[in-house]
Amino acid sequence: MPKVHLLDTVAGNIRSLVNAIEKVGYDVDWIRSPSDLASAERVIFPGVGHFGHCLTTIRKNGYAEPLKEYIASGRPFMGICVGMQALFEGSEENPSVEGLGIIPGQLKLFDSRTKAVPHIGWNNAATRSHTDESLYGLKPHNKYYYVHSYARPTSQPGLEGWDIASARYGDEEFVGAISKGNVFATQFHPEKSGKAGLRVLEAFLKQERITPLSGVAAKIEEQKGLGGLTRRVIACLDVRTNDQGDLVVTKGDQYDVREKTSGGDVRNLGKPVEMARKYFEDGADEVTFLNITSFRDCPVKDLPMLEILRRTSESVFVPLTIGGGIRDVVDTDGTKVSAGEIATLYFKSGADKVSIGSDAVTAAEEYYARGNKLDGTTAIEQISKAYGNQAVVVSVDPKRVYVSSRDATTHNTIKTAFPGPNGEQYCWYQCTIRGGREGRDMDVVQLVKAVEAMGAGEILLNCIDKDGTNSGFDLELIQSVKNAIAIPVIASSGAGNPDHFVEVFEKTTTDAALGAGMFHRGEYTVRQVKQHLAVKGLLVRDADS
Ligand code: 1PR
Repeated sequence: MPKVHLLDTVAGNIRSLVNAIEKVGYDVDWIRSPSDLASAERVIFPGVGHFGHCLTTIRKNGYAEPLKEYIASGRPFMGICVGMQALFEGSEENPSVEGLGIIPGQLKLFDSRTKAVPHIGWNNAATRSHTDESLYGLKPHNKYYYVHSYARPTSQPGLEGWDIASARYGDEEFVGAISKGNVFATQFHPEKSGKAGLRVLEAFLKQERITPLSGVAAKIEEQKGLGGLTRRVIACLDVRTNDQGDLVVTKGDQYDVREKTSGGDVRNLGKPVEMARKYFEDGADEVTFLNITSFRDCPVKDLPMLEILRRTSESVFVPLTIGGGIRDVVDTDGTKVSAGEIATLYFKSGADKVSIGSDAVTAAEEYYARGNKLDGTTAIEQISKAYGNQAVVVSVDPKRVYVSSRDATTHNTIKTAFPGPNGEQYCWYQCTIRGGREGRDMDVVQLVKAVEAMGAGEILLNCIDKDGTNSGFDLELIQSVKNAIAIPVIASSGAGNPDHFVEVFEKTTTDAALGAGMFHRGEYTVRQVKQHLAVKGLLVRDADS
C-alpha cells in the first residue's frame, strides 16, 4: 500500500486518523525525527490542544524549518485542526508564539456572548470559487466535524490566491478548509467526519485536488449554501460487566440497571462495539461510552474499555467519548496513576473526549472551599491544558430537590411548572457522585460554573429523575444550565421518542441531545430521530451523502 507520513507532536487521538487513512487504502509511517521529512512523499500534520503548545513543541524538536522546506518542495502536505492553525501567522490563544506563517492571518477566539464556545459539532466547509467543482472531495452540503475555539475569520484580508471552504458559526464566518498548490488544511477533523470526511482524506492522498461536481448536484448544493452548525444527536452506551463477567451495554431506570424480574440480573442490551457501529451507520453524530463498572482488580493498562475503544475506532468515524473512572488511582502493583495518564491511554486508544463525573464534583467543592480559586492540579485542569478544553466533558448526575420557597435553601432554585409531592413550587438540582448513590451539598449551577472555570469544554447533563423514564428531557434543568455557562451542553436522560428531541431543541438552547434506552431497545433508530428533526425544519447532518 502507498505510504503517508504522520507528524505526531502533541499526541491526542491519533489512532482514529491512522484507522481512517488505512480505511482509504494507505499505510502510515511516523516521522520520528526532522530528517525523516526529507524522504517523505505525503505528510499529514494533525494537532490537538493549544496553538502555543503545538508550535513550541515543533520548534523545540527542530521541526519548524524542515517542515517549511518540505512544503516549499511542492510535495503534498495536509494540516488538520491545530495542524492547520499552526500554518497561520499567529493566534489570539498565545499571542507571544509565532505561527509558521505559511498562510496569512491570525486566529481569533469565537465570540461567546452570542453562542457556545468551543464550536463543537457538524458544520460546512463550502467553497465559493468552485460551485461546479469539488476541492479535495469537499461538497458544500456535506457536514464535517469541528471542535475548536479559535478560527481564522474569512473577513480578514490576505487570502488572495488561496482556495477557501468556509463555515458559518452564528454571526461569524471562518476558514473551514484552505488550499493552495500542494498545501491543504482543514479546521475540521476528516477522520471524525463520517463518509464525507473519509472522501476528503482519500482525495488528498490521491491528490485529486479538483474534481467535477455534477451540474445538478452543484446547483442544489449552491442553494443550500452555508447552513451552519447542525443539531447533534448522540447515542450513549452505559457499559458494565454483568454477573457472568461479560462486558455488556446496559441501561438503568433512574440509574438502577438490574432487571425487576428474572433474579435481578444486570440488563444486557447488547455488545458495545457492535452497537456503536450500528449507531454510526445509522447517523449518530457522536457515540459516548460510560463505563459504569470500576474494574478495581484490573491493571490500568488492561482496562477493558481501552480495547473497546480500539475496536470501535476501527470502523466508527465520528467522535467517541469515554467516561467513568477518570480519576487518580493506585494500580494493582501499587503505582500511582493520575487521571491525566488514564485519559492519555484513552486518547491513544481512539477516544476524542473524556468525561469526568464524581471527580468533578469533588474538584468543584475544593474550588469553592479555596474561595473560587484554581489550583492547577485537578484532572479537568491538567487534561484540558494538555489536550484542549474540547477534550474534557463533565458528566453531571443531578437529582431534583423540591422546596417550598426560594428562601428555603441557599442553592440556585428554579420555579417549576411541575410542583413537588406537597405542592412545592420550587426546586434545585443536587449533584451526586458514585453513580447517583451519594448526594452532595452542591447544586448543578454551582458545579457547571466551577468546572467551566477549570477548563471543561462541554457538559453532559443527565438527570436521575428522568433517566430511563421515556417521558422527555428535563427542559427546566437544561435551560437553567445553559443560562449559567458559555460552554456547550448535551441534554441527556428521558428521551423516549423523536418528538422529545424536537422539543428539547425547540424549547431550550441545548447544543446536543443524547438518547440511550429508546435506541438500545430498538423502539426508534437514530436515523428516525434525525429524519424527524429534519421534517420539523431543524438542521441535521445527512450521514449518507
Ligand atoms: O463518576 O467519573 O466514574 O463517572 C461515572 C459515569 O457513569 C458518569 O457519567 C455517570 O453518569 C455514569 N453512571 C454511573 N452509574 C450509572 C448508572 O446508570 N447506574 N449511568 C451511570 C448514567 C446516564 C446516562 C443515560 C441517560 C440517557 N447513565 O448517560 O445514558 O440518562 O438515558 P435514557 O435516554 O434511556 O433516559 P465517574
